[in-house]
Formats: sequence, C-alpha cells, structure tokens
Amino acid sequence: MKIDRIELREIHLQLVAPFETSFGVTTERRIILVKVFSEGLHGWGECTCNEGPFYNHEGTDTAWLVLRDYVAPYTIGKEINTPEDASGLSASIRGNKMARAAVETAIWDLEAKRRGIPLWQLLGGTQEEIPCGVSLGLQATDAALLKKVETELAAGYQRIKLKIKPGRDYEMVKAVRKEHPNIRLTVDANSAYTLGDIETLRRLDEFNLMLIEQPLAYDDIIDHAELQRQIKSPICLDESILSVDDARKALGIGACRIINIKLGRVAGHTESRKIETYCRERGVPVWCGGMLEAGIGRAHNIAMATEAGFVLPGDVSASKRYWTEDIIIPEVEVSPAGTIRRPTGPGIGFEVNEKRIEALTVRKEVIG
Ligand code: OSB
Ligand code: MG
Repeated sequence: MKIDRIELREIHLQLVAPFETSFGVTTERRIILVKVFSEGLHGWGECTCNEGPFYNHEGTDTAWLVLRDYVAPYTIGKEINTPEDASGLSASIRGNKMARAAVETAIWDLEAKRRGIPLWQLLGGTQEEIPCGVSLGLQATDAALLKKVETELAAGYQRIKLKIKPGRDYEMVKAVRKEHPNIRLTVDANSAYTLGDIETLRRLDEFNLMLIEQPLAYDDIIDHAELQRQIKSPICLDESILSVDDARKALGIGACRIINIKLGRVAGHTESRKIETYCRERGVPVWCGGMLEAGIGRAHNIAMATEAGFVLPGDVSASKRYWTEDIIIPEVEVSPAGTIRRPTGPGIGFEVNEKRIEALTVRKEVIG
C-alpha cells in the first residue's frame, strides 16, 4: 500500500482532575491526532508527547513540526508492504519517537483494517483481558491520596502507583502501606532523584514495593545499575528505554529488572514488539505505561498490552478517569476485576468519534 495523505489535528481536552508529577502539573491536554489515508481506507494514531519538553524532549509544538515537515513527507507515496516498513521510512530521524510513533501506529491500525482483523491479532497478541492499574498524581495531602487509593481499589484496579518526589516519598508511601498492607504498590519518581539520595530510596525497601520506576536521570542507565546493586526493590525503567538496544544494555548491566513500555517513547508497535519479545524470552516482566492518552492512544495501548510479555498491570485505565467524554465509542471500561477485555472489531477496535474530534480541533493540516 501507499499512504496518499496524512491529516494532522490538534485537539484540546480538559482532564477531569489535574495530574501532578515531579516535573509538573497537567490540567489540559493538547493532543495531536494523526489520520493516514490509503486506497479509500484510513487509520488513526495519537501522538503521546506531553505539552512541553519535561517528560522527555518532545512537546506538542515540536512534534507537530516534526510530523508535518519530516515524518509525513517521508511516508507519503512510499511503498509499504508491512507496517514494519512504515517504521523504517522515518528511521533516519533522530529522537522525536513520539512524533514518529503517531504515524507508525496509525499505519498498523490501517493495515489491520485492510485485512479486516483486530490490531491485537495483527500484533500477535494472545491475552483476552489485560490487567490494569492506576497512576495517582501527587496530592496536596496524604489524606487526599489515601481517599483516591480507596476509590481506585473499590473500582477493582489491581495495582496502585504513587508519584513521588524528594520530600513526598517515605512518609507518604508509609501512610498508604499502613492502610493497605497487601496491595500491589509501586512508585514513580520521573527522574527526581540522584545517586546522592540512595539512603532515601533504600528506606523504601521497607514497603515491599513491586517496583520503583525511573528514580534517576531520564537518560541514565549507569547510575541506575549502581542504585539497583544497593537497594532491594526492583527498579523499572521508563524514560531511559527508547529501543530494544536500550533494553538489552540496561538489563545487561543490571540497571533494572522490569521495563515499562510506552508505544510513543519507543517509536511505535514495531519496536515495542521487539522489546516485549526480548524481555519475554529472558523472563523479564514488562507492562504498558500511559501518557494520559485520549481514546485512540488508549486503544493502541490495549492492543499492545495483549502481547504475552505484558504480565504486570499497566497504566491503562478507564476513559472516565481522564475525560468527561472520550473521543472513541464505546469508551474504555474496566471490569470489577480490574481488567480490560480486548475489542473484537477491526483495527483499534473502537469507533472514532469524528464529530467530537471536529468540535475539539484547534488546528488542522493535511499533507499530501
Ligand atoms: O511516567 O508514567 C509516567 C503521565 C505523563 C507522563 C509520564 C507518566 C505519566 C503517568 C500517567 O504516570 C499514566 C496514565 O495514567 O496515563
Ligand atoms: Mg513513568
């Protein structure tokens, strides 16, 4: 197939509650959606970057530019035999993987629709249901956090992740662990610590955490390996893993024991599958990370998380935790057992609510 044209849209969507991490607060998402057209069919992708360059170097405006001036022109009119080819077309672009993934994932959706099969099936997914957790942002008080934990456990979520940062760590985690001695509990620092904080991080060993996510620098594996030698809690890398090569190196030097795979961060389904396979063959658990996605990104995450290596609960949760109304129909729902059932329709398996998207659009550009 050949892609005839690519439509970019920026939509604005208000979160139901502000989401605070060690690097900032998000109240409204500025999301780029990508629609790729070929031979009368189309596929959808969502760019998962944050608004500004604080999680990684990408942001909505730079991703728009990279998509418009590089990824789209490199893709349009080229012969694509498999979705893996699509990943290769933009491979000469350094970094900017979330921008690249927006088009790459849209082409996977399109290919699955062309074949009339669900995307999870095209990806080789085997799990009928995926286990879900929640990521709780920093709250003003421990009491407010505890209330959120109660709500999410009552909804059935299988794992609670707490955002931490220096000064909001030991006592806060202790308060949650005291109330909930047996739940699956994790923490995510988003790179807020350094090796100078080993004492603080080691004290978290008291709380039987399933993992500590990305405690040190966003681009580091060396210091993480040193830290992992000195603490018992398994380190899980998020920001540092951009490819299967990164996964190989990080695991090789003992920088982590678990990997969080985010589709955008690794440039799409092609690389994500390589990481999943590499880890599964070595008994290393992976799980699906989240970037506060709207429905299209969420649907891609669900398809990815059906792959066999995704054995731990992911940050894939119900649409209503994020939005008053999502951009897909039906919205993503989580069962009382804390699982999402894979969809049955072709492609991403959810209907895209184009009317709602049109109403939310603040800019649009068609390339090709
Ligand atoms: O580090 O996992 C992260 C959100 C934005 C940027 C980075 C992260 C997150 C989350 C939210 O933790 C996960 C979600 O619910 O989508
Ligand atoms: Mg993270």
